[in-house]
Amino acid sequence: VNISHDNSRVSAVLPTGESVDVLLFGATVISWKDRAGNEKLWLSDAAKLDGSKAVRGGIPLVFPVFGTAPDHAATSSLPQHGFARNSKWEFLGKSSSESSPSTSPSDASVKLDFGLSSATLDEKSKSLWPFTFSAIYSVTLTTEGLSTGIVVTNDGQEPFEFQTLLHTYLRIKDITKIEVTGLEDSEYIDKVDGAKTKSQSGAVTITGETDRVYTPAKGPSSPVIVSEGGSEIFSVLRDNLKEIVVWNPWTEKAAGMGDFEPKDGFKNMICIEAGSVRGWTALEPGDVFNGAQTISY
Ligand code: TA6
Repeated sequence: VNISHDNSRVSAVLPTGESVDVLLFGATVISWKDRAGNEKLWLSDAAKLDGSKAVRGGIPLVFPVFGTAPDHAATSSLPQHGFARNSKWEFLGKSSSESSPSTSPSDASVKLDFGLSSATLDEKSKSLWPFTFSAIYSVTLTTEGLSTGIVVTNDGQEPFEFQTLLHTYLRIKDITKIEVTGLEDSEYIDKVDGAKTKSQSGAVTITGETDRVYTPAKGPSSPVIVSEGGSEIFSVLRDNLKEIVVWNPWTEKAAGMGDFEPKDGFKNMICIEAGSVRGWTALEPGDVFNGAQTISY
């Protein structure tokens, strides 16, 4: 496993060729390629990678609030989706499996760990959310796929509550040929229709702006499958993340985002976002939360 890192990003390549690139800014995965070099994530051509704003694409990390929560005093003054995706994370190191003699190259994997805590958080964010916490975000690349997960610890004397979500932009060829399955009969909040609560019947298809928070009816360990033209291209498994958000901005919202390029790029992406975003996860002093996703292809 080849690891390289400068002060802005960490890259890893497996012996079989798969690769991942992670910006220290936001601990944002900005590239994930299969062994043939096919990019699996969508990244806007106008995405800011200089830390001036959250990355438009890849896997932005949402914490400690999803969206904005005007009626939640502790997080109501935070920016949309919280501070994690706008913060400088530290590279804590890597561990790779190929070091053990028993693994063949096709079993290689590498785990990259990133850290953010109240000790490293910028003063402004700390003033807006004054809790003592530490977070470790792990990105694990294998020959089968990519896992990303966050461990949050309450290091303080006060309980706090949070939301977290992995805002994954999956790269696809044609949004009109996409079907998302595994969400059948699930309740969802439709954010493009007055946040009404609805129930999903059949596969999810995308025919316009789509912004839905699903609570999968099949339970927490059921995969969400993205198929294109009838064949499966991604499977998303959750670990301790209760919801799945399905988002596509479509024409108008894409036009309205200055960092969304090309403007018809919405045809080549679908956000399948594993998170715990309905209600709040409470951490008592000393408590630890662990939530993760595994995307395979
Ligand atoms: O995940 C869906 C969503 O909450 C949408 O409502 C939209 O706001 C999207 O996130 C992107 O948010 P951003 O702050 O990255 O522009």
